[in-house]
Amino acid sequence: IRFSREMPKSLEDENFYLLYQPQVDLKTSKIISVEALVRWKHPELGIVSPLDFISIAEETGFIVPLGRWVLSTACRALRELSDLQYDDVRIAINLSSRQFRDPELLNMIRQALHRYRIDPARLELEITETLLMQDIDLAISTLTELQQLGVTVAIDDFGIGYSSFNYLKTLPINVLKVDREFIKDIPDHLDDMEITAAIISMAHRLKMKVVAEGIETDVQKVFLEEHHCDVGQGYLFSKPVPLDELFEQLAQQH
Ligand code: G
Ligand code: G
Ligand code: MN
Ligand code: NA
Repeated sequence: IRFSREMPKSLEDENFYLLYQPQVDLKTSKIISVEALVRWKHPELGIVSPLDFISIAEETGFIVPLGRWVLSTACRALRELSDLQYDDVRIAINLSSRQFRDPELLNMIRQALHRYRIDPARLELEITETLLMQDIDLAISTLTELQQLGVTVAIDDFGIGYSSFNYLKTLPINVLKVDREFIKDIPDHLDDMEITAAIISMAHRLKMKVVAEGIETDVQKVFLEEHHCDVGQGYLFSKPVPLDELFEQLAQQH
């Protein structure tokens, strides 16, 4: 209740900011994209995690203006990356259920891309499978329009929600993000390794790229490389960082 009153004011006061977590091409070890993750600098409580405010923002509808701000901030960052000649780096943003159902979503994305002169393919939208399953017909029509617009669509937290293999053949999806749940116990849990290897192979057969989330150790990275996972994300490579720190990381790899 407190947060629901405070959040709109905080957006005006510019107390929300984005961190960017690098996603690394496992073949070249280069950063090819980043996931934008929102943070709230609360005037009294300090940094608040999205885990503690996204669901409230969903309920109150504040997620819509917040999501618009995330989108436009990410597109501005894409423009800055282009101006620094990092034209091949993409940004992924997370979409929640209410944003996905917002009839203005497509227009909002179109406008942000146009305003900052961004190649649509450089914007990736992360959507959870649970969200897709809520209304499969809406998912089909929205994802089809997004694909026509040229943006990239990723399924976030793949493997832990209520999902169905059926949607994978029906929906235009470009990327599967294997949930950290399957990665964190590699190499101790053989079942997780089998499932991860199977997800990667299935995704490739369906012409999708695979991102593994939450990679923390070299052993996990090597396992994923050996199973031809395309992209890695996790503390082994980098925690989520501010934009200027991302620029430093990019400068160092050239
Ligand atoms: O940043 P962190 O790893 O703490 O993120 C926690 C959760 O918050 C993740 O599930 C992530 O998807 C979600 N999240 C982070 N930023 C955003 C955002 O801008 N919009 C939405 N809808 N969810 C976000
Ligand atoms: O749910 P989603 O995948 O959008 O959110 C990513 C979350 O995972 C963020 O809260 C981010 O800070 C966190 N995260 C990213 N890399 C790692 C990691 O290597 N280990 C752990 N424990 N969490 C991570
Ligand atoms: Mn995500
Ligand atoms: Na995830």
